[in-house]
Amino acid sequence: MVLVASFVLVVSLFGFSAEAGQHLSDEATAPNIIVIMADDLGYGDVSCYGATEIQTPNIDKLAASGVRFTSGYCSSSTCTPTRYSFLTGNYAFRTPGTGVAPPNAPAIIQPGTVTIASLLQEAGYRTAVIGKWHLGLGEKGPGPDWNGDLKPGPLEIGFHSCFLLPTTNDRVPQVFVADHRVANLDPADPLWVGDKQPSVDHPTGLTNRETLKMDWSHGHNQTIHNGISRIGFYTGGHAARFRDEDLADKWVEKSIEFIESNRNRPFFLFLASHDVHVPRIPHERFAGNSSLGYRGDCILQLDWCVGEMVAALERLKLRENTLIVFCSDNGPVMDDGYQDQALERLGEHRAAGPFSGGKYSVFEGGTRTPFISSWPGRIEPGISDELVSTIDLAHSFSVLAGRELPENSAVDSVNVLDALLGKPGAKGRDYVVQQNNNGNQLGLRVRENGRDWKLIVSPNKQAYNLVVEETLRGTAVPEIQLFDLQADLAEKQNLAEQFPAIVERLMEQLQTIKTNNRSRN
Ligand code: NG6
Ligand code: CA
Repeated sequence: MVLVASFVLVVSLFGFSAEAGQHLSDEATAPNIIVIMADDLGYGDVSCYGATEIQTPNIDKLAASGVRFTSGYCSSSTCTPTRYSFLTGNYAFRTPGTGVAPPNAPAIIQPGTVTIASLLQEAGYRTAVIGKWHLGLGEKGPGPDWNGDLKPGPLEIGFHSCFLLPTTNDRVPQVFVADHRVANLDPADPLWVGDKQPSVDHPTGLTNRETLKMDWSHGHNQTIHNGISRIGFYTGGHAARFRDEDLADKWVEKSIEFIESNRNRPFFLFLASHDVHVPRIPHERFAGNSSLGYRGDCILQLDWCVGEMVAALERLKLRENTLIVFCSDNGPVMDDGYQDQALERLGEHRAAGPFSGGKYSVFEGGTRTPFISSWPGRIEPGISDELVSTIDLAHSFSVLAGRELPENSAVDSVNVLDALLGKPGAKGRDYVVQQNNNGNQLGLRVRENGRDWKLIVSPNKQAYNLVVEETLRGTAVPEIQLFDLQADLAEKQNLAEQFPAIVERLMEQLQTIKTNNRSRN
């Protein structure tokens, strides 16, 4: 009896490694995986990463239960390319058309592409994406068929189910997509989405500005829904439209539903929060609760979501069998198009922590973000300065599920599983590549012989959102910059002229990564 019990224990502790390279045969040993990806959340936005003006007890608790990475990255400083790379394991700069997607964008990731979801699906997981998609839906050419089948989409690249905001909530339309259909769509009131004003009397943020409950500051002055004007135009689909205030609640509800219905088999959930992207409209129960205005209130809402997910896992007795990774899709921004007082209410808060740059930037603040992995009983709690990136999760989870990556897929995804699991002495990456929205600006952070060099190549000699605490604007920068990150975390002192040989070597390394069309072994 004792022998049997200890055998079971050994199998359940080491089951996944013993099965490396094969299909998971004993599903009981496969951990569930949840990735909670925040939106526009900066390194300094949560209290476990140093925020003092706001408290995030649930995210802090998650960090205290696992590994809190101080060099955790997303691969791009905007949403669409980070999500593209997270799912495919390929750098977005290799594929044109992976920048921020407009309202009517067709599917960016083609059916048949190997993704983190398809890898886990093949390994026996039930897979779902719930939340912000922003990777396009529908065929190239016609684009999304809002009143018909919205495919291809997540279900064609490895997800069993989805419950989505199609783009991002400052873009139309404000409807949920459940699997292939707009949820609650009344066929008698078809949904039309376009980039031209449908009629002269169609209310917009320009024509009916006085009716807005949150005014715009730049762009975002087209169709009005829920008192907020957006990017793009739409009509119809009224029964399907949601209130901004209810997004977070809905996704928590749907996530818990998914977990409950898959409690007896391994599942992978990509929970893509909209917090703290604009328009920042928290539920009424969070409004006014922070000293930082709407942006801070949305951070509290995000923290609540994390707490709800953990509580649901605990209630279902799944917490010890679930790996949670918490991350962000890009760094912070203050005024991203709405007058929500993010700047005015900032006080001492430093959303990018000690770093320069934020969203849109390849300075550290654009991509170095909160990054936490937690799996109670399996991950020894601690803090790690190993380099890990959202692009690595495809490879790492694949190994965790006992699958080898097909040779020509996830070509930039490095296996950092041991670092994610906080194993003593485990190494992360040797370097990270950081890109801006369309990849015409690149950063390369290289860790070697105890040094941390950072190269930035900006062919257009412009950096955006360099100082997050100011109005979003372009700043002139030299084409080539080199920083010593250990001495100069804020990337203030350009050493390119002082160390030409290092610049040359890092330029070559970057060039090789580009021309080889792959960067992993
Ligand atoms: C920009 C939008 C910004 C935001 C961003 C995408 C304007 C003026 N700015 O073009 O508000 O929507 O795209 O953000 O329209 S992301 O986090 O989804 O990448
Ligand atoms: Ca984002």
